Amino acid sequence: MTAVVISGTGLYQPPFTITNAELVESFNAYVDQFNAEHAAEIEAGTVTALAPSSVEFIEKASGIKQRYVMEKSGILDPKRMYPRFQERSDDQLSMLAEIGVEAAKKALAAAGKTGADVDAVICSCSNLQRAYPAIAIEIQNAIGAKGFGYDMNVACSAATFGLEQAVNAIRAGSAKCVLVINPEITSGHQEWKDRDCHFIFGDVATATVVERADTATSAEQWEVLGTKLATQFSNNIRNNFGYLNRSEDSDPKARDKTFRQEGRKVFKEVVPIAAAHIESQLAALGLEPTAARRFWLHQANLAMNQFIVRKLIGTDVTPEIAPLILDEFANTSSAGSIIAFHKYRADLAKGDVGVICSFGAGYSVGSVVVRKR
Ligand code: CO8
Repeated sequence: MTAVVISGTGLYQPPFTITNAELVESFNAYVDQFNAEHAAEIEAGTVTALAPSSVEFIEKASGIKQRYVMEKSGILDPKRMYPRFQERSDDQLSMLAEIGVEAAKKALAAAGKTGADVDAVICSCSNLQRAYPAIAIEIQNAIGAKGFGYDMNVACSAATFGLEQAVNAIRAGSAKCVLVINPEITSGHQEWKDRDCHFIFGDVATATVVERADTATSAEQWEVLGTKLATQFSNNIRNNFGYLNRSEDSDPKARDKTFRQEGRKVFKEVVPIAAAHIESQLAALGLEPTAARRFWLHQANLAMNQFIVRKLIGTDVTPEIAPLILDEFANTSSAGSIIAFHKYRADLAKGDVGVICSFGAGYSVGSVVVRKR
């Protein structure tokens, strides 16, 4: 079987930061304003008063301390509470492609490649900016890549699912060098007015170069030992925004047209699914969970990752075993496990094994076992 390696990763970090304190201040101003405007209905019992958010709750419940965003003023404006983006002409690079290209350039530089070396681009993320042409083809054009490109979406698991498609394409001989890109402008479909989830997400883009081992020249390479994907239908994380909304005459700004979830249920149901998934994949490769030096896990919730690692190896999680980037980046959907892999792998030695694993909406779980060459 053709040996396949990850030969470079890249990270694009948006220009603006929102701390929990800033977020809570604007959210609570929105709550005060809403409650004042609806005082009579609240008094009459026809409208429920909104409750304020708190920095303490956010940090304790999630581990998130701040997030990066593409635009800040619209999100923090209590009269608006979503980002303010400028529509671009068809001749301009789309926002999603732009941040994807930035991450791609860094990944290509790390892998010692140029766009011309790439013969497939997979843009894999939670929400795509438009229906067509594919963002991947726009990126393919922008970086001067050959071959083919396509978009795919498996929510938080989009990166690991994309990595498996890249590995398979290389093993099948349909590509030699694949760029997997995860641009996540989550701020556009996050519900900033809902205190249950207003703190969860952040914007970012990651890119990964996957290629045949015999063409790889970068100083640091990770052989892909195996990939494993699974899905199981659940409505506990859902967003009904879509192209049929117009024909349904439904309100494009209705609550169900942005991210919503039953966070507690997700937590309880996904922890065992993810732990069993990783354990069975490692077993199929003849490895005990304790043989893995590092778990680069999806970054949705600190306690969730602690539970998963404890189930796997029976000890408390340390940053050496499962690094955390959630505190700085928040949940960046598909990009989270790749950011962890990007930032926390240099210290591992030749022969060390690690697991990149994501989990989320669908439900979906994807894992990629890698070994440093
Ligand atoms: N401030 C203060 N109090 C609050 C707040 C707040 N902001 N929010 C809720 N509370 C209150 C609640 O009302 C509740 O009060 P009470 O006990 O009186 O009813 C109490 O705090 C506890 O609330 P919860 O039970 O909801 O709190 P949890 O401890 O469960 O924490 C979390 C909530 C952090 C959401 C947690 O459940 C969690 O992280 N769950 C896992 C979620 C997860 O992994 N989801 C994956 C989603 S990502 C994904 O799949 C990608 C989707 C596509 C991307 C979309 C981009 C926009």
